[in-house]
Amino acid sequence: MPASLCGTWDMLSNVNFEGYMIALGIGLSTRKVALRLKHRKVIEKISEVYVIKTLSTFKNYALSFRINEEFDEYTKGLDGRHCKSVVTWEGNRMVCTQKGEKKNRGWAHWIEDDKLHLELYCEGQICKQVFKQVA
Ligand code: ECB
Repeated sequence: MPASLCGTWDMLSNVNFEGYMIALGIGLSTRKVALRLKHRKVIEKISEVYVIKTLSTFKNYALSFRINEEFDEYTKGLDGRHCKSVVTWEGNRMVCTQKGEKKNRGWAHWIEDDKLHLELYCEGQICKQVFKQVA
């Protein structure tokens, strides 16, 4: 049984977010603002549906999905692309593949030392984020 990712988590570190945003084609002025943000993750599981909210003072993004069921993802307010996404468990890692225009795109969440870890990847760039639990 994977460790629960559910809860409210605040960003502690954000390595190579710049490289990830460049890979997604985000322009310089948006990147400058986005780089300064501290993200908050709110992860809930309601029956069989996971909801992951990424909150910041600049933009918010919400995703809901069922494990192992492909869905249409529209990265509204982010890079604004459409993906065929699917989230699976690989051991204790929650892994999402985002099939679309960008190659090798996806993310993985896991818990390590009571912290929530996230890797965001796109076309060879890897952004590594760590969050601490707040609630
Ligand atoms: C929503 C807070 C970040 C806002 C950044 C604003 C502009 C940058 C535009 C595009 C950058 C691409 C992605 C933003 C990075 C994080 C937001 C959500 C990343 C994500 O896919 O999280 C997953 C895993 O937790 C759930 O959607």
